Amino acid sequence: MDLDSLVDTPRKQAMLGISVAFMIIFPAYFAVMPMLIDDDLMASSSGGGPSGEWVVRFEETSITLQESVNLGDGDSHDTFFDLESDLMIGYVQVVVACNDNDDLTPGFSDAADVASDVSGVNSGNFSDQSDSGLCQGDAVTLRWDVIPGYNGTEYTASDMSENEIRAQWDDMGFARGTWAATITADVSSSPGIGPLNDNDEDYDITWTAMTFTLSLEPVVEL
Ligand SMILES: [Ca+2]
Ligand SMILES: [Ca+2]
Repeated sequence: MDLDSLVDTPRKQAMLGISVAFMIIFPAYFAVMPMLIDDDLMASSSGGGPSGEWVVRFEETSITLQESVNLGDGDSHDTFFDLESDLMIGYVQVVVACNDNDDLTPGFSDAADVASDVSGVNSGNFSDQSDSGLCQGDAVTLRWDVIPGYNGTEYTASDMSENEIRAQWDDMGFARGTWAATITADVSSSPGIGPLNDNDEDYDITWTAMTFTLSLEPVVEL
């Protein structure tokens, strides 16, 4: 193909002219463009210093362990939750649920006493918790925030850099190790009914560690 065949019609001449124009215009466009973009936006998109707004989202994945146990009055059960994750961990919780429905007469609801043991958690400074509750659904919930204020709700951050936001939602590698709790049954039965009376309770134990990856999207004002 020679030059003559490229420009042997008015249409081809016009196309060639447009092509040459773009070859000149595009480099000029990209040379000038950064100067037209707001300085703050450039700083934030590079992960650096002060910046504008970000939509912050938490893409959550829960790690759970469930077990059920039947206990008589005063019996105890130890439950263990071995936790490892490469993702950030927002919180760890254990829920003990029970539903006392085997009383012959109403008014004698069983209960759960739950006490944690965080001595097997290798990292972070967590305190033990304990609580009691009646067997009418979720009797006891013990929860530890690994990252203070974590709730997984999307929000818009203002005047923060990407690095600052990521630092805010960094779990520091905490909460790995073995979480444990002891469930003690408090079975209550109406007096004087005999051997058919309520003498046990089923307890459902659910451990949850909420892990997440952070999604940051700059808010670009057009
Ligand atoms: Ca009962
Ligand atoms: Ca019962």
